[in-house]
Amino acid sequence: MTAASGNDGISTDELALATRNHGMPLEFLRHDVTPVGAHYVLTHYDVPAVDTDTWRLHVSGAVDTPLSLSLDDIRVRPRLSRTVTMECAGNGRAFLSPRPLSQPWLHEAVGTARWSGCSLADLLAEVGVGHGAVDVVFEGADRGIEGGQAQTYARGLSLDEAARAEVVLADEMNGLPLPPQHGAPLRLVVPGWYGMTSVKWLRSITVTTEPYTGYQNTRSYRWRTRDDDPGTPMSVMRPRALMAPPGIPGFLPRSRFLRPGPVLLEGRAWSGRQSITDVQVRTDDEGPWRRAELEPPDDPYAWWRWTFKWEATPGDHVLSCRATDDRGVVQPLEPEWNVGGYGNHAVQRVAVRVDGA
Ligand SMILES: Nc1nc2c(c(=O)[nH]1)N[C@H]1C(S)=C(S)[C@@H](COP(=O)(O)O)O[C@H]1N2
Ligand SMILES: [Mo]
Repeated sequence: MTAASGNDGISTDELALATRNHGMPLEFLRHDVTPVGAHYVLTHYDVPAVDTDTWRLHVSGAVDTPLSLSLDDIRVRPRLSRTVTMECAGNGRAFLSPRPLSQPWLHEAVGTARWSGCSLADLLAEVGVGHGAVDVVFEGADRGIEGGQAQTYARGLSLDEAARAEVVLADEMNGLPLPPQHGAPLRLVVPGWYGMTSVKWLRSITVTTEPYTGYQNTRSYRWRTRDDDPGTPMSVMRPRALMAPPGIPGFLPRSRFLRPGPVLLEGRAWSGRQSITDVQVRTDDEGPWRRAELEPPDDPYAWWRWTFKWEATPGDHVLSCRATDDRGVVQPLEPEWNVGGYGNHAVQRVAVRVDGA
């Protein structure tokens, strides 16, 4: 038996979320594009039953020509494909103390997929956005109760953000029809933003002339230091680098073992809409930070690959990596606590034992 540490007291309710909403095992950081089944999944309520044959997308509100579209209507439009790294705003939550009660992510709530469909900007141009429009509201088909409120999952996005050229209404993921858990038959993908913005099981798009005040915008996904603080909205992803843990793991605990000698450490780094300018690696907590090699992605919204040659010496080490973006924003060493447990991009630490494994 091993003693529990760090995250003692994970409740059955948190475990019920954690078993439904899986992360991407970190060895998949070796792939440019995450295989569909290994991409993380986060669903607040249940995956809804949607009949693709009768499904329609309703586009209405402050528009000149409201539309009701079938999936075939979406598919005949000019295609748009983007390779996008998406991360849940709650990634890293389980490292916070006290731990906010929600999906207890460690580092794995991330993935990179090739999303294909049609352009939201083109669709908005086609329906003709009316004078005084401010927000675009995206509603899914899934319902649940959250914060004491029965609701349909929905998010509002400013018109400026929604009309950006890279925003996809996606009916395909990695060249395959969108699977149910990722939002079939159609989802929104907003590159650069944390995942909550990319509404799955899309049913309606409504242009509004007043700022949207739904639960997921005004209560959830806000950076708040106290419960009664209105807070500020979470938006684009903060810079983060992650490492594919080297060597072999224990089954339990998950600490790592490897042999002495040359090891290629590798991983990925990303930051909202920014470029990554630097990834640094440290192989001991007291050691120096040293620069990794960086490879830019083909799509500016996908993660950057990094590699670092390490000469592993016998003993115990803690490996860390940290990213800096082109605004000079760097990952902190310690998390910053907040009520919802969002945006924890503190540097990853990977404990390894180098011996004859
Ligand atoms: N309709 C709907 N859309 C949703 C959600 C949801 O629960 N319902 N979860 C959001 C959150 S919090 C995230 S992080 C992403 C996850 O997308 P994925 O499951 O395809 O990885 O979907 C977003 N879109
Ligand atoms: Mo999320």
